Amino acid sequence: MISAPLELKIILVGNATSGKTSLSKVLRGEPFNSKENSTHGIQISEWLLSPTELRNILPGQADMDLQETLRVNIWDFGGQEYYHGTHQIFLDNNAVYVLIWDERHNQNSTVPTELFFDNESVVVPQEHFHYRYWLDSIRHSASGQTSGMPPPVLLLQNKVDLQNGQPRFYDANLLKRYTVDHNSAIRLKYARARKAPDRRYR
Ligand SMILES: Nc1nc2c(ncn2[C@@H]2O[C@H](COP(=O)(O)OP(=O)(O)O)[C@@H](O)[C@H]2O)c(=O)[nH]1
Ligand SMILES: [Mg+2]
Repeated sequence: MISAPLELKIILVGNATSGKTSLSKVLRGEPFNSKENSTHGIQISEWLLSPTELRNILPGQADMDLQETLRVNIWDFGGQEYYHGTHQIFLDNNAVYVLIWDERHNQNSTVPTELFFDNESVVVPQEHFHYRYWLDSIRHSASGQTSGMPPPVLLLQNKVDLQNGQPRFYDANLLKRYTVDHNSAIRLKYARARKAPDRRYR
């Protein structure tokens, strides 16, 4: 009998420069780049987790009967996709969504924004949205109407190091309305120090 491989699709969603590519890299053990190049198109990266690694990052699951490697496909969209709406066709029900936002650009506005191309800084007008827009967009494209269950969404506040390390917490009703599972904050200093994953993300 051939058993299906353990596989999971993570879709990173959020404003340009919110930190999607940085998160994808840090999860996969790649170093943080303070001049991360702006993403073109869609980048799909493979994050392989051995049974031991899985046990380590799933608190309280140490005795889980895990024997297979988990293949996580991380879908990371470049900024242009949002304007043209092309990402919509890739948003499906069979995925875990991670919505990344940062305080500075958490509003519907077009503002000069620093991007990096080949490590060169370029400031260009960039359209940003409040995280409510992204929640609507996810729930519109992946409502769970066909599968019966809306896909999980994790709401992750990034760049808290620029807010004196203070994450902001949310309106519980809003989270309930959009069936958001967790609120989290990435702490860059942990990512930089490459501490254990459960300390890096909370
Ligand atoms: N200070 C700070 N900068 C960050 C953090 N995460 C990402 N960055 C930087 O913000 C810029 C945009 O990040 P990037 O991952 O390319 O965002 P993306 O457009 O959503 O993929 C890059 O220069 C990153 O180095 C963070 O937590 N803190
Ligand atoms: Mg990117």
